[in-house]
Amino acid sequence: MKKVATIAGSDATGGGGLEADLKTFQEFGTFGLAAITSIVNLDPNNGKHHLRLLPLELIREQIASVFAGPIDAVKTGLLPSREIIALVQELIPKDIPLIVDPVIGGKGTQDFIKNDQVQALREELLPQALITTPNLREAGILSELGELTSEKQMQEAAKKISLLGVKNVVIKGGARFDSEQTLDLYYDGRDFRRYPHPVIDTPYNHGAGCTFAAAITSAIAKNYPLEQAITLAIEFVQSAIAMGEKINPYVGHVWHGAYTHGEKRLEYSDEQ
Ligand code: PXL
Repeated sequence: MKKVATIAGSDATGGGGLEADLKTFQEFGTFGLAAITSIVNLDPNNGKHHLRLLPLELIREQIASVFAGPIDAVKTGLLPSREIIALVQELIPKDIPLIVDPVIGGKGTQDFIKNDQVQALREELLPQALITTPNLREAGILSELGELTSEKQMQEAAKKISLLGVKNVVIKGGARFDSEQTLDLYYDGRDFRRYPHPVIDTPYNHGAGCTFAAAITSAIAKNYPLEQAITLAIEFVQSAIAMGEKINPYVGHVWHGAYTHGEKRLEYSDEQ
């Protein structure tokens, strides 16, 4: 069985972060391992998110545990300090595929990471990555082009991010330009490939970004060609969004089990 690791923050509410990663790895029939960098909690009184960092030594020990045996692909998520980014850069093996999901901020939250941490991501981690999966906003920040409002600007951003040294860039378009159609754009350093798909109209999509990158990570571990890994990840996330659930008064999450268990949904229902 392929072994897939995540180095990420914990989303205590279970939609995004390493919870999304591990659930997704499992659905792909891969074995998931995890090192936690930080924990994002939700205050039940007001829905605000709070970020707490773990001590560097504890992160170091977890990463060492993860790589005590062979790993087929590794994904990074929330890395909320320069020191954590440097540590991850130092400790991950250089001969396995690295998927960097450049988590800068979540919906309805302030940014988890600040400007100098973005620079560390650009300068230290992205040059080592096989693929990075920014959303539209993250792509604007990483490329230093600011707000991206057209496909042409997405292309420019992908090129600028690629110049940082990362071999492949997938910009997740979200539903920003058009309410019915969304575009994910893949750039391999030479050519663009477009992945248009319909927008699923639901507010319950927390965790979609992490799930997308985790799906790509598992597919890469299983030796899917990248173009096919992206298609599969889009289909996986589309199913997860379509079966999203409201989890608390403030947020609804994608359901990571939808793609493989969706047709048997009744078994998972609380009702007879
Ligand atoms: O979806 C971005 C994200 C990544 N990582 C953690 C999160 C979130 C969003 O809330 O909590 C830990």
